Amino acid sequence: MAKPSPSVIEHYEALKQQIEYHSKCYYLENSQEIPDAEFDRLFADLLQIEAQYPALVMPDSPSQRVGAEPLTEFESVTHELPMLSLDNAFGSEDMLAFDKRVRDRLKTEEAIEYACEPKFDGIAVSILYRDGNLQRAATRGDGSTGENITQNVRTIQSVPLKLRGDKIPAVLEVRGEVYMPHEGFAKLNQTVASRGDKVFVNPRNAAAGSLRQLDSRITAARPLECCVYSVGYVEGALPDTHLAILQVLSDWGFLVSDLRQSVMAAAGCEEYYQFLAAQRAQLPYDIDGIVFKVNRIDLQQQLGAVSRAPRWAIAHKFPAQEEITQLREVEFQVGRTGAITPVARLEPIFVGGVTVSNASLHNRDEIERLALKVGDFVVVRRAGDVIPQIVSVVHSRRPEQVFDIEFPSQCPVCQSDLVKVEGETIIRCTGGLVCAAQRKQAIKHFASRHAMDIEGLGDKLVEQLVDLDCVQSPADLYRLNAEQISQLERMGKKSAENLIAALQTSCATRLDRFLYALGIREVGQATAKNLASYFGSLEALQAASEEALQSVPDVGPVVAKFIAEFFCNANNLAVISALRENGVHWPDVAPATSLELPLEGKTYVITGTLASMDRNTAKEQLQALGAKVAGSVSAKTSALVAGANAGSKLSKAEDLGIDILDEAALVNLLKECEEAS
Ligand code: 5U1
Repeated sequence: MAKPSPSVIEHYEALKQQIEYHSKCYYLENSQEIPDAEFDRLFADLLQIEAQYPALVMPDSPSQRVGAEPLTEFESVTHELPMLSLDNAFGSEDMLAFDKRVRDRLKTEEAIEYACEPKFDGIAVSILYRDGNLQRAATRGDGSTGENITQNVRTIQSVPLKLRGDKIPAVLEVRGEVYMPHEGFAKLNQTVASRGDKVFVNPRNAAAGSLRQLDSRITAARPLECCVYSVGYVEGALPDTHLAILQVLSDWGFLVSDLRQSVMAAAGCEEYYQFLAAQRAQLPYDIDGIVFKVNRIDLQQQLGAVSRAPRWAIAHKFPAQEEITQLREVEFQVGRTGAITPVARLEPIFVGGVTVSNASLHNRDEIERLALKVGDFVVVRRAGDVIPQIVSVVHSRRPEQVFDIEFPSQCPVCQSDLVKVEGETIIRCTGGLVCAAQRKQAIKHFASRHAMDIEGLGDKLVEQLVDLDCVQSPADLYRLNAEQISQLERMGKKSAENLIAALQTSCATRLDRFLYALGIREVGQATAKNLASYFGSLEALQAASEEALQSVPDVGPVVAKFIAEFFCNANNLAVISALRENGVHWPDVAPATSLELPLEGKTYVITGTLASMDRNTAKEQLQALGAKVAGSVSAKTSALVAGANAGSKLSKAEDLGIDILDEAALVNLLKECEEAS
């Protein structure tokens, strides 16, 4: 066996130290500094060196011990059976190798049946029941010893305090994951931010922080869930497959994943992986992979475990949604309404399946919250199709030379003054259409499909028209001629003529489209429609007081103020006049004296995964039609919208005899209401 060189030993010792440090942060201090993917890489490097030089492995290696020692605030609990962790697979090849290892050890050529479940991104817990009564709950800690968090776990609604049903073992220790669903996480962060406190970086941190409260009344107010996935110590009989065990756990009152499934062989695992990977972004909670377990318990026992993890299970991790990269510089962009947004320019990094080189920093408060400096190493997160975010700074990696981020005092595009409106976090440019950046965005919005729908007027063309000073406001679009347009890049005579024709066509519009096209703050399509129906004409709308505006469904004091301010601005009035002079017109309609929205008085609850839209879009569309959208099912619920894999809300709605709409029925309802209004 080769002897490790001094440089290998040095690298190995450094890896050990880093892993120790980050395990302590993760398991004991709930202050994860690096993404899981980075930690997994460090661990994989360590295992690789140990495989090559077994003589290096000492009892203090992180591979011989999982996690770190418990803190002292909570009482220590020794687990009756160690809480193992899972080996990771990072691709189909690793999965094929796992399946082969399983069959080789079992000396069989036959296809193995695997149980598959999502791997929740939360905090592992052990919960002990005696004679069906919850007796003790503990964190995983280092796998052998955890912390007693019984009072906190008792506050989680999905953890039964008493088990119900048949054949409950005299002693039963279940294991599962405590996590915070997205909806609850967003609400919690809103509350925390409104108190001026530091928001939680992600749902996992929020769950960890909530579980580790010494005052369980705080935990009780946190939206935690607990999904169980296995049994530890047991005195009594259990079924002989993993999935049958999960079924009895469900029967006894535990929350178990309704995405669990049986598959055959590595091919079945791959299919399930693809199925869940496609749903991941729409799930109402974070998962970071899939756990595959040999389903038969007798085979699990034959396979046994190595020091750290069982041989009968593996976690196939999803591509990392978080990675580390360096912040090169910060630029300031100006939006349609003048909002100044700092944008991070990053060293390109592959994360969440794409290469990311920019991330929004939102506003000055966000930069302060992150304590970010140019040159810092940062954790970048890209989940689903969500815009990449900087989650945190890796302070332990801060280079010697970093630079403060200077927020501009003047608009970086037009040099107009910037203002911060009281009560808002956003800083705005006061330039309006004088600012080329705002002009570009305003014209793009004006021309867009749901606004004036000017075919052929794409973003690149708008940018050229503004940069060459051909248009000062949307009204100037209607003064363009074919010759001017044909001079622009990638525009021939024919396409110029087509654009002129499209501009002509767009002149005949509807009042609601015109209102939406004006880009009044907070006036989206639905509000524009309601304003147009209520007032019937632009003149009536312009003459309306803030109070009168609030008679329109969907318009509260804030939106009413934005509308009134818009029509008080002389520049805006001049643009409207110029548009009308240049031929933009619409038919006035009879004003609706009272505007009853089709779903007024109805309350909907949305659950499960929708394929044609995300849940937020469904919520907004229902709300625009006058409905309320609630978070939980009650006797007051008019109907439950149930997408794929709907869980407990569906059962509750069925129990209460509440109408259930599947996705097709929802789409139909939205269409019918749209046509009727
Ligand atoms: N779904 C699931 N997550 N998870 C995590 N199953 C599962 N099993 C685990 C862990 C640590 O460990 C088994 C060895 C019981």
